[in-house]
Amino acid sequence: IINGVLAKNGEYPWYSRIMKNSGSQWCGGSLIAEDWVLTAAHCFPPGVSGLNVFVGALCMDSHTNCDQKVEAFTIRQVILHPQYDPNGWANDYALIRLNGKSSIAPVQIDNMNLSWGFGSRKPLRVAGFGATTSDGSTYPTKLYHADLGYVPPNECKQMMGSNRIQDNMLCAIGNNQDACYGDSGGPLFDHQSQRLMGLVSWGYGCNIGLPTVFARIASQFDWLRNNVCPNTEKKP
Ligand code: 4AZ
Repeated sequence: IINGVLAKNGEYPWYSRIMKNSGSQWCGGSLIAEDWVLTAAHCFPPGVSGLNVFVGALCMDSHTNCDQKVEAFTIRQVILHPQYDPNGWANDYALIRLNGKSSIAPVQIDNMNLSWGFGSRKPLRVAGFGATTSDGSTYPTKLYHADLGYVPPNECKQMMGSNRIQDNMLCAIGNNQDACYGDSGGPLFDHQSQRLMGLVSWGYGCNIGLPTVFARIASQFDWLRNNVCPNTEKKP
């Protein structure tokens, strides 16, 4: 996160940090059920291994005045969205099944596009442990967030290229704040509705006056439900 603000205790209790065994930052994610974390599909290129998930990540080092619970998990299973396109990054969604159940309350997901009408500049927040400098040379030890404004699809197509912006993408831009390398998969959160709206997906560099593109959550409610709730799904 570039030019962000430190996240506070309890603000993102479900924020899930995905790290390499080596201790380096890999991606972000969000706990959406007791053993499921939602993240970006491009966080799982072929052959990747040695990843661990820290649900509730906030106080990862000598963080003062920090008492948020963190739970560490290995990965039991990864489900990539069946329409994920590893070239253009359409449908950049992945579900991680944790090797165990979290006791932390999951985030609620946006299931109706209710909070971001066309033309709105609704404030949205992106959180992560990604790079704090646009050259990607510096990584934080604490969770940061940035305030972004929603950019309608037509405007985003003009800025990013009409062939790159697909239906299941959502764009947001900051005023000198942005998501950056390592924030991928992390949450775009609407503090007003307290719902998860998007997953950090891609952009051209960081903080250069162009939007960050997110995988839009609302359109995937059925896919999420069908994979996360196979038992409830049997009921009418
Ligand atoms: C990344 O690699 C990444 N500012 C996230 C967002 C942007 C660029 C890269 C766009 O996680």
